[in-house]
Amino acid sequence: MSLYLGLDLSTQSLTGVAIDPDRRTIEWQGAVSFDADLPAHGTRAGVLANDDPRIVHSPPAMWVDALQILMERLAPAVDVSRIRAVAASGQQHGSVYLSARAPTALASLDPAQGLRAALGDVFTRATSPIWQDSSTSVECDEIRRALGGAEGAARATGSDVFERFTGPQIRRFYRTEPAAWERTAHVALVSSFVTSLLAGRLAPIDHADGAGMNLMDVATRDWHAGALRATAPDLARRLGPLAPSTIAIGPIAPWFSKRCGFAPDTLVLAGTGDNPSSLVGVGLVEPGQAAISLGTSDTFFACLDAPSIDPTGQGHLFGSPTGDWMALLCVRNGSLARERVRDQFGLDWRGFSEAIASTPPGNAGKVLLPWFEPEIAPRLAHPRVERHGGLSPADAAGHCRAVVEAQLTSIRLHSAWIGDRPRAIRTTGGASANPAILRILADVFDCPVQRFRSTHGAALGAALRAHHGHLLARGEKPRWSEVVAGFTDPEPGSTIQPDPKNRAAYDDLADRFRTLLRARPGA
Ligand code: XUL
Repeated sequence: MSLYLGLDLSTQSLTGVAIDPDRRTIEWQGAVSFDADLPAHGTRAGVLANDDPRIVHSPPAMWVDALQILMERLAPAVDVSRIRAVAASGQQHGSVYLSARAPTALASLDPAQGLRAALGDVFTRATSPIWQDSSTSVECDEIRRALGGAEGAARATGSDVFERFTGPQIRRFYRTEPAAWERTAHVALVSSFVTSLLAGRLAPIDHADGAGMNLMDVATRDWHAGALRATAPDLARRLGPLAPSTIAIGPIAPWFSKRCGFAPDTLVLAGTGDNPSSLVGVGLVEPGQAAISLGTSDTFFACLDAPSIDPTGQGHLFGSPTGDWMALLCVRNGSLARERVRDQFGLDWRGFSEAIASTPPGNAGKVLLPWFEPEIAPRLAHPRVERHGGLSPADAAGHCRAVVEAQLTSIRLHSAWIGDRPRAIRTTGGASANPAILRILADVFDCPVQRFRSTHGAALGAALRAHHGHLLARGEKPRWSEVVAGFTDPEPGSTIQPDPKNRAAYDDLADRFRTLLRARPGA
């Protein structure tokens, strides 16, 4: 029986999921925690401390070590020789800078050595800026200006220019460390870097993750000449070609077959970003479906059959690994804000849910603006917390309902550009276990909400992509809906239907929220 392996290199850990598509089972899942398993790299929550809070980097050498440890944990647990294909996903936007030696080093990884020693020093930058970095405002302004403003940038590259996106990060490196930039022959994304290690050769950046760089032309899926020019000299050569997410890169590097027992012909597929991978991992493989992940930050995403951009410049257009498109809204004040309110009133999650249940939908007009930290969507450079409609500072229950209603109403308003209201919303992430929150979600969006049981959506999505890619490489024409079936179905009995009685209350709240957002902060 064949197995398929998916990897997800996220901010804090590297996760692996091995699936058996014949039995529709997850055969193994495991993770390497960067802080706990690799303390020598000195990260906290996967990132390096910096005096400037805007600078957030991680060491790429740590990711190499993590890959070796994950394989060492996989090998005794699973019959690795049954794995037919591997695919990786990675946190989006982060970049890895490699010297001209990298292709030879990758092609000759010595199985007698550990992976990092075998690779040798191929990094021209010891640390990689990741998606939490916000140090590139100057570079963003310059690139945005060159692309004709926020809307021009979004039309060209799928998003307004964002601090964490790869283009501004590359520009900052080129400007602040010109000598190291000169030594840089290749720039990889986190996903293409892990894939390069697996395949023992430089892997291309795929269209889905490539769309998160402010460098790819979303009309042609090729590099955008104006964006390249505005970012750094001689960049096209360093980025290499873009490729569809479904292409096979080649067989797994001998380092993995000789040391870990993979069959030498195990196929390695192109890597992709964690959000595009999650799209597959929660089963959103057809347009018209949407999902919300309620985690540290909340993301709302949908599968689109044609590119569409947010004219307000707050949402993103990424590619989908299916070859379609993906719309994404990233809300930084997600569980962060919910926990803030919960803790402020000394509640646990149960108390928080009971407090919500004791208040009416619409909260009798009480509203909270819940941005305790600067926000991505809506784009707010400074925190904005305000009480309106008679919400008193001591009203615990009113606050619990208000924070959730505000977050979900804001997502409803800021996702309007994505198209028609979704027919159903799938939920994942920690807070999706909370029925009080899901009830509000169903009513705010006036559509059914389904709970989905995935704990590792991105790694599962990668495993499903590995299966799909292997079938393609064998000349078959796999249908995505069949590949994901049985792995990504909603939990039986988990659907929450909207209550039509609450429709008017939430339409009113959306109107009030729109007005408050237009008003000056604090006015
Ligand atoms: C999306 C984003 C994050 C990262 C980290 O734009 O910045 O979701 O992909 O997971």
